[in-house]
Amino acid sequence: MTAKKTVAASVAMLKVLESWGIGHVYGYPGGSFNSTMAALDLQKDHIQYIQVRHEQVGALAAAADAKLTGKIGVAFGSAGPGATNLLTGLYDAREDHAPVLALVGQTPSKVMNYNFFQEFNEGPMFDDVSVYNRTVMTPESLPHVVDQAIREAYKYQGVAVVIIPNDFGYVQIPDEIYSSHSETDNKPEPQPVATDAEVDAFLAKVAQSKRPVIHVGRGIKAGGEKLAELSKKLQIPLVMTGLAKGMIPDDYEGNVGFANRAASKAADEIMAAADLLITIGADFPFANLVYQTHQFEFIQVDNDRVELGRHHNLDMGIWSDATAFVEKALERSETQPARPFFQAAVADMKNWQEYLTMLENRESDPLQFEAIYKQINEVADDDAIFSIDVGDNIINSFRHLHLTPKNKWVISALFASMGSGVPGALAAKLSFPDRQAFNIAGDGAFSMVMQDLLTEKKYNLPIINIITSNTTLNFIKSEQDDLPMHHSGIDLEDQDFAMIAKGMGVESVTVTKSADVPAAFEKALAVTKAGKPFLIDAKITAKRDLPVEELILTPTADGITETVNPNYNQNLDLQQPANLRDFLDSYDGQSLKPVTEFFEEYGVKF
Ligand SMILES: Cc1ncc(C[n+]2csc(CCOP(=O)(O)OP(=O)(O)O)c2C)c(N)n1
Ligand SMILES: [Mg+2]
Repeated sequence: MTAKKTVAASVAMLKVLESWGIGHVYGYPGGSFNSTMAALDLQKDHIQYIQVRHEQVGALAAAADAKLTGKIGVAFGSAGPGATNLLTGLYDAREDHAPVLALVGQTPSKVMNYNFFQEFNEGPMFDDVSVYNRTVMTPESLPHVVDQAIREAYKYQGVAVVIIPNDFGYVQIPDEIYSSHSETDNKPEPQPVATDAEVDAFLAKVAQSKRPVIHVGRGIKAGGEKLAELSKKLQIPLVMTGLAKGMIPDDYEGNVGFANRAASKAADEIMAAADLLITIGADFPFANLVYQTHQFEFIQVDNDRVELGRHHNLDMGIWSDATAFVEKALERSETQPARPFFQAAVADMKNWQEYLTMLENRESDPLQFEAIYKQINEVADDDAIFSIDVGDNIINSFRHLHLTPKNKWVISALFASMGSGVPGALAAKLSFPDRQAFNIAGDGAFSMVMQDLLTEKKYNLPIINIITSNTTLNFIKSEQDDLPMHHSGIDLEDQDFAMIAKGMGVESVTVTKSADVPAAFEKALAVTKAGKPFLIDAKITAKRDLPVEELILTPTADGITETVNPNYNQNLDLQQPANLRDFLDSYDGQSLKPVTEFFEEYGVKF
C-alpha cells in the first residue's frame, strides 16, 4: 500500500483561499505567523502576498477590495500588536458590510495560556467586530475553519476572524480537498420581492402626498436607471446616500444629490420640505439629524428585515429588494402630471449645479480645491476608480467629482476612518490592474498612512496620489466654526509631501498655482502610464465650502420660511451673517436662490 499524500496545513489553507478565487492577501509578518509566511512563499504562483507597511493598511485594503468587487478581501497580522493593528480596517469592513477574512497569528499552541511573549487571549478582542471568530484547535482543522470562515463572511457580509497557533501551520495533514466552494456559490442570493398589495398601498400614499421625496441608498445597485424612470413617472425627486453615488445617473434632472453635510443645497432643502419620505435600500447614518427635524410620513423599503424601522418610526415598511420594488412600482403605476414640488426641486438643483460649475471654472489663486477637482475630471478615464479619504474630500468629491456607473469609487463610509485613501487605491489597482486608480486624501489623512507609498512603489502600482494640503484638519475646523469656542488642536505642520514621496522613490510634484495644475496632472498621467505611482502635493486654501446643512426650513401658517441655523459661526473668532442672503453671498453664492423662491415660482402647496 502506498503512503497517503500529505501537505503542510498552512499550504492546505492557502489552497482553500485560492479555490474561493482569492488572488492576493495583505499583511505583515511576525514570528507567530511564519508557518503561513512559509506557505505564502511556496504558493506564490497561486496567491500573491502584498507586503503592506502597517497592518491597518492591509485590513483597510482588504475591506476596499470587498467594497469594489463584492468578493472577499483578506488581511493578516501576527500575534499581539499585529493583531491589534488590524482592528481599524476590520471595523471599516464591519460598518460597510464588506466580507473580509482576517487571519491572525497566535503563539505556538504549546505555550498558549502561559503568558508567553506577545501572547494574549485574542478571541474576545475580535468578538465585537466579527460575524465569525474562531481559534483553530488542531492542524487538521485549519483549512476547514478557514473555509467555514469564508462562507460566514459572505453570508453575513462581515468580518470572519481565524486565529492560528503558529505550530499548526507546519504540521503535515492529509492532502485532500478541504474547500467547499462550488459553482452553486456563484448563484445570486434569493431576494424578497414586494407584493402587489404593498406596491399599491405605496402608490396610494404617494397619490395623497404633495411633497414626496425618495432617499435612495446603495441597495438600488444596478437599478438606478429604472429608479430614475419611476421618479420621473411619479414626479418624485431623488436624494442619494453617499454610497449610492454613481448608481443614479448624475445628469438625470430629478437627481438632487446628497443630504446633510456633504449635500447639495437642493437636497437638504427639498428633504426638509417633504411631507412623505420614502427610503429605498438606504442605511443613512445621519438619520437622527435629518429625518427627525420635521414631520413627514415615512415609508421604508429594504431587503433586510433587520433594517426596517431602524432610523425612523414607520408608516409603512416594505421588505423587498430595491430594484424588484421599483420594477413592480413601474408596472403598476400611471404616469403622473407635472408636480410643482418636483419642478421646484429640479430648478433648485439646476441653480446649485450652475453655482458649482462657476466655482470650478473661475480663477483660483491662491489655489482652491475646485481647480484640482476640475483637472481630475479632465484627465480621468471613463472607468477610473477613485479612493477618497476622510475629510473635506468627502464633501468635495460628492459635489465636484463627475461619476457615471462605469466608474468605481471607494470610501470608508460609516466608520469614516482617516487613512483609507492609500489602502483603497492599493485595492483598486490590485483588483483592477487595467484601470486608472486615484487616491485623493487630505494632508491629515494621508500622513496617517503615508508609509504605504512604499507599497505602491514596491509593487509598481501606478496610482495617482493627490494630497490636498491645507495645513489643517479642515473638516473638524468647520465643526469648530459652529461651536462657542476658539479653534483648538487642528493646525497641522506644513509638510513637503513631494519631497517625502521622492525619498520613498515615488515621483512627485508640488502645485501652488492654478496655472500649474494642468502640467502636474500631465506629468501624473505620463508617469502612471509608464507603470509607476505618482504624487501631487496640492497646496490649497483651507476654506469652508458652503455648509448647506445650516439651512433651516420652518413651516408657517401659509407656507415655509428659510433661515440660517443660529449655531452657524458661533465660534468666538467668527462673525455671524445678518441673514440668509448674506450667508449665501459670503460663499460667492450671489447666483443662488433660496428654495422658497422656487416653491413660489411653481406654486408648491404646504
Ligand atoms: C482615524 C480618525 N481619526 C480622527 C477622525 C476625525 N476626523 C474626521 S475628518 C478629520 C480631518 C481630516 O483632515 P485632513 O485629512 O487634513 O482633510 P481636510 O478636512 O483638511 O481636507 C478628522 C480629524 C477620523 N475620521 N478618523
Ligand atoms: Mg487638511
